[in-house]
Order: sequence, then structure tokens, then C-alpha cells
Amino acid sequence: MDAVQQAKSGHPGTPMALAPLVYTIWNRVMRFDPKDPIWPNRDRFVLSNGHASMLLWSMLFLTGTRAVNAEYERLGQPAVTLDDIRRFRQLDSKAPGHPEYHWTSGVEATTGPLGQGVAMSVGMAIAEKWLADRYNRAGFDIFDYRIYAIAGDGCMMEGVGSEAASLAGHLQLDNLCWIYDNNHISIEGNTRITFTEDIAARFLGYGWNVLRVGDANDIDLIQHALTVFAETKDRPTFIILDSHIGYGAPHLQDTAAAHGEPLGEEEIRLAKRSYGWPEDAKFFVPDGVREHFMAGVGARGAEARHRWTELFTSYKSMYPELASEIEMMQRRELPSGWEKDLPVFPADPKGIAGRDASGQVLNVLAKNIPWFLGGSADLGPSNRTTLKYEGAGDFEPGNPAGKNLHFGVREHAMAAVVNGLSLSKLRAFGGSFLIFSDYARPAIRLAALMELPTIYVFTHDAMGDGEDGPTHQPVEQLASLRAIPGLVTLRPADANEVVEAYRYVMQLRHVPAVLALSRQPLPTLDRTKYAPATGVARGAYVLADPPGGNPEVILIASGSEVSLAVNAHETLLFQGIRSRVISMPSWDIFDHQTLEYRDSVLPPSVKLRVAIEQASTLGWERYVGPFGRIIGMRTFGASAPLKELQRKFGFEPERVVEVVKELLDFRGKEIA
Ligand SMILES: Cc1ncc(C[n+]2csc(CCOP(=O)(O)OP(=O)(O)O)c2C)c(N)n1
Ligand SMILES: [Mg+2]
Repeated sequence: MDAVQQAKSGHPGTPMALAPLVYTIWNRVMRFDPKDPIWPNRDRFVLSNGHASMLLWSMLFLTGTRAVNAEYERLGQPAVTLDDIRRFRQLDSKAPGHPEYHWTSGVEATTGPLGQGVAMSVGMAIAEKWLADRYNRAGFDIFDYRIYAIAGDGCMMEGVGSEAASLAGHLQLDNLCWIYDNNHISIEGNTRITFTEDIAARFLGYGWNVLRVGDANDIDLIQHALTVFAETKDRPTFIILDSHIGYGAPHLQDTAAAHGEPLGEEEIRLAKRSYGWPEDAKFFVPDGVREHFMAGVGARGAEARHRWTELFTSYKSMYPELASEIEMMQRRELPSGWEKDLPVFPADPKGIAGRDASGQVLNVLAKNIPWFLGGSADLGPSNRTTLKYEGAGDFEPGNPAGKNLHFGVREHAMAAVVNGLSLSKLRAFGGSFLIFSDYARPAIRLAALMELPTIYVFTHDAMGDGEDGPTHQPVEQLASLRAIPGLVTLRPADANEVVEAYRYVMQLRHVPAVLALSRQPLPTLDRTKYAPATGVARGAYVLADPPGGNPEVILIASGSEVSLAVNAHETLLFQGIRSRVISMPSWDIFDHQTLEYRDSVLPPSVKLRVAIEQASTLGWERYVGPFGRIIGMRTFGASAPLKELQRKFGFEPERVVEVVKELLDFRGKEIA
């Protein structure tokens, strides 16, 4: 109440109502050591209704949770201080508006976009099952943690929450518990205006165990429900908790006004009175409170961690290889030999599809890296994301060892689940068609915000699926993905660029990546004639130059349009026009290169430039400059065989040559 009042913004009502719940989970049940918030076998706590962040800041402060840094070093200083809470929602405070992973230690996932937290918790539960199956041995329960997620009406209304709940029920994830804050209030008022379904029936339908706690202040009953959860096998648990938003505030309890505005000084005083609390004290923490948490979660967590650490020490001597895998994974390192057997593709004018090259690479990587796994949203056979090597297996109830995840037709939950896997330190990928990245985008954005090295394998990256038509042909998706800060988007030009793209992406520890891959075969470029594909690691590179260098025009392309540019280049050379071809698989990577390198690829003196990409032209101006031209998409595509589409939309070498000549004729004179 005080923090929200001081900040003049925030959400007081739900933290007030759920304080007993969070107290019970943390201080009575959860296995969490505040001294080491990244201990691998800790229970996870996800606040999916992230607007109630003051709950989490209070808990991290009261439990004395310590900070860690991005290199996973334990720093010893508090994760959140009372001063941070006094500066709730202010610049640089460790108590920001919503829980931010990577900003405040002890936050397990960034939440705020409703539904994301619960969906990520499903990924965490899958991860725990997988980890336990791979690493536990008789007498060595290295992984046996549980995942608690709190969610409000919003998370229950959002589609991604439903997708995730459906998947969790199917997978029988009995290590997962969602607690639903059933307060009948969201922003516009009582939920009777929007949300009247029978949610218990819905979750029973999903195959969850559904419990009800009729009074959010009954901590013994809450604890009992959590015990039932712990004893429930073969299904996740859903606890419906009847609560009163703004509990104790005499005028605002049970109203939407308690959701998102400060209560006001007078109402706060009255609420404090109703709690039997000193009315005028602010940010008041009575003596003994922090000691009480230390004796509860602190003591229980420390003991559990010490026992685990001893267990892990003997595990390490008995199973040194498995133990070292666990350690590497925690630091997001790759095992030695992770690159071995990556394919090298010989020059081939017929070539191979991006998705096929990707399928080969994924299989090699998954074999080399035990904790690399993933799957597709029901498009595995099309995306070529299926891991087919001996022993890869399918992750299903009863087979938590499987490395092929089947997400069903649930792109949004898939992307969030992949984030949850990554938060659990597995290396995970999710696949679909590039067009359906739109269905996954909010979770991809969160991966970038959280700095997670998740991988999205998106095939059918342009008009290659011809006959499927404009509903399936991405146009603006590349531009929109490139617009996400901190996300690497890569569109490789041939099979060897696919290999190099993965080689680059796999070494990222804190950056997510999207791979946009072709459905149709792309010629495998002759790398004895053209520059090596290792240039991918610089985002863009000079693939071909006129003899002696010194180009007068530059062709820039990505993906399937690179071989088109090469084709045009050969014609231009033959006609005495000195063109350079740049393969530019990734803007993001290129933009991070030194100015010197960027100028060497795109010399400022060469102003005649043509960009070619089967996607929205938006943004290419920055590379072609005011004198350049862009051959791209300005409309949706159409349903027709690819060849006809290429003709209709101008993706043919002749068109490129024509545009270059126009440039030389007109713009050349202008510049001169
Ligand atoms: C995806 C998404 N849409 C909208 C919002 C804005 N928003 C924040 S809280 C909220 C109401 C949520 O109601 P509920 O989950 O019941 O929270 P309560 O008020 O009960 O705490 C909305 C619409 C959001 N954070 N995320
Ligand atoms: Mg609500």
C-alpha cells in the first residue's frame, strides 16, 4: 500500500489480498534458499499476474534474498532493499513495475503480459521432468523441485494460458501447481461482464486436479491444498482461491478501483486500522518479521540446499560426466565437441532447402548436446525439426526422456514453454512457419527482454509455399522480428549459411534467435568461387566482387534472394557492369560490427545499391540509402506456383539487372 502510494502508481489490491497465500507458499512450503536464489533444485515461484509485483518485492526483501549477476556469481548483497521498495517503479530501483528476470535476482520469469507466466511455468515443469529423468539415479534425486504459479482472471482469460493448461494436462505434469486468484475483479469491473465460464469444469476437462480454497485468509487451508498438490500424481493441480481484492480497505475492497490505483492516504490508514497495524507508520517492518522468515523459508531452504550440495558432491564422484553436464548447463556453456559432425555442403546448383539443411544440423546438435531439445507446433514434418536419430524419442507422459516435444497447434504456448525450458537452463527450440511467428510473437519478445538464448526455427520464410497463398506467405514478419530489440533474426542464403547460422546462434548465451528458412531448395553456392559462409557470423559479408574489386553498384540480399543476386551479378559482369553482392542474413548482427567493417562491406562512396528480399521493404532504406532501390513486397502475396509468383512480384535476375541499369542511367547522373 505504501509503495504504491509513494509511487503514485501500481497495483495495491492484489498484493493485499494474496499476502496470506504468498506467505504460506514461501514461508511454509517452498524449498527456496534466499542465500542462493539460483540453486538448481529450488522450487520455482512464478507471479503470472505480474501487476501484483509488490508481492514479490516484499517477499524478496523480507526473506533477505541475495543478488546474483549475469555470470551467475552470488554477490551477497540483497536482491531488493527496503530502499528499492521505497523507490518502487522508479528508475534503477530493483523493484520495478513488473517482475523483470535478469534485473532483479529471485525473479524466475518476466511477467506482466497476462498469461505468459503460467505458460512459462509449463515449460519449467517439462524441464524438471526431463532433468529428473536424465540425471536422477537411485539414491540421487538431483532434481525433484516443484513449480508454483499464481494467476488472476486475466491469465485465465488469455488464450496462451488456455493453450498451456491444455498441454500441461495432456503431459500430466504433476510437479506443477497453479493458484487462481478468484476475486471476480479485473480492470473494467466485476468479471460477470466478461468471464462467466465454469473454470473448475474447464480445468477438470484439461485433466487437472482441481481444488478450492474458499477463504484466501485461511493459511492452514491453503497449506493443506498445497499438501494435496504435493501428493497428487499424474496431473497438475489447479487451486481456486476465493479472495477479496484490496482486502481490509473499507471503501475499496472488492472493487476494480483497488486493482490499479493507489488507495489514497486516508483509505490506507483505515486499512491499516482494520489489520490492527500502526496507522501512520510507513514502510513499517516490525521487529521479528525478517527473523520469522529466516526461521521459516530461510532455515528450510538452507537445509535443503546443504543436503543437496552434499548429495551432489557424492553424485559428482559417482557420475562425473552427468554432474559436469549439470554444471555446464547452469552456466549456459556448451559441451566440448558440440560442433563435431556439423555438415559441410558441396556446391550444387540444385541445392537443398533451408529447412532440410536445418533438420540435419538440429539432429547433429541434439546428439552432441544432451540438453538441447525442442519441437514444433504440429509442423515437425514440414519444419524438419523432428529429431530422428536413434534414441531421440518423444517427450510424452511416461517418457520424460524424449527430446522431441510435440506442442500441438499451440504456437503461442510453444514459444512461452520454450522460454520456460530456457529459464530452466535447457537449450530449447520451437518451430513453425514464419507466418505464424505472429501467433508466438509476445513470447518471443519476452525471450529478448529476459535475454534468454531460445531458438525459433521458422520455415516457409517467403513465397516458397506458393500455392498456399497469401495467408501463408509472410510479408511483414521479418521486419517486425527485426524490430524486436535484442533478438537476432537470421535468414540464411544456402545450406552452408544455415550451418554457420546455427554455429553462431548456439554460442549465444543471453540472446534469442529466429532462423527464417526456406521451404524450397536453394542452390548451394560454390564457396571456392564466392566468399566462405563463415561471413554469416558478421551478419553481412561480401560474397562476390568484380575482378579487382571497386564496385560501382551493390546488390544486397538475404535468403533465397542471394542466389538471385549472384545470378544477376554474373550477367552484369558479362555486360561490363561492376557489381558487388552482399549476403546479409542478419541486420542485427551486422549492425553490431565495427564501423570499419560495415564500411568495408558497404563502402559509403558506392551509393548505387539494390536490396532484394521477398518481404516487406520496410527498413531496407537504411542499407540502400537515398539513391538505392528495394525489390521487395509492397502487397500480400498470391496463391500460385512459386515460379509464377517470382515473375509477378519481380524476383527474377532479369528484373534485378533492369533495376541496376535504371539506377546507373538515372541515379548515376543525379549523384554525379
Ligand atoms: C496481455 C495483457 N493484456 C492486458 C493487460 C493489462 N492488464 C493488467 S492487469 C489487467 C486486469 C487483470 O485482471 P486480473 O488478472 O483478474 O487481476 P486482478 O485485478 O484481479 O489482480 C489488465 C487487463 C496486461 N497486463 N496484459
Ligand atoms: Mg481478478
